Amino acid sequence: MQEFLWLLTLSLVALLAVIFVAVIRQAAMPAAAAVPARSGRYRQPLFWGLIIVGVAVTYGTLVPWPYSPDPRTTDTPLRVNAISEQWSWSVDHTELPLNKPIVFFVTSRDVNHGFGLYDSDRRLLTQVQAMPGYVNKVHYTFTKPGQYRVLCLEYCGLIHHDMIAELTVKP
Ligand SMILES: [Cu+2]
Repeated sequence: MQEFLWLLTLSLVALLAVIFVAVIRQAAMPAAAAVPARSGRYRQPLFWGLIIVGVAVTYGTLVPWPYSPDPRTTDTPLRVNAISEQWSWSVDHTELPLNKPIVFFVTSRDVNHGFGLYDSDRRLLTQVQAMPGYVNKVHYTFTKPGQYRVLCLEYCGLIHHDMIAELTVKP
């Protein structure tokens, strides 16, 4: 899926580059030649069409929102505290239940870190910033048993790469 999205992103960036080059070339022409009268009438429907598609895509890809409870569940989430410091995580529950909503309360004792939750295939599942003086929450429900890892997603110094917490999800 991530490879497909990467190729899709590359294709869309290439398409945007082609459009930019076309616009730059048109900018060099006299105004009357650059915008034929017949294409002017598509402008407004195209503009509103893109707005509608943009809102729909944004809504479809951001819901459920990981920073508030999943509206599809009424289950009380399990609270897990994750505290970061240079260069380790302390997580108060490292054995986590399957199919139960979990809310990670994430903070930092020193500098900014990034709480990144990864599965055993090193796929990023969810993430939130770990900041001193703030507690940020991120909601997640594990649907597969196995080993998971919390890695730091914000470069925080010399041993940043070693900030790893192991989590186990049991059926
Ligand atoms: Cu770090």
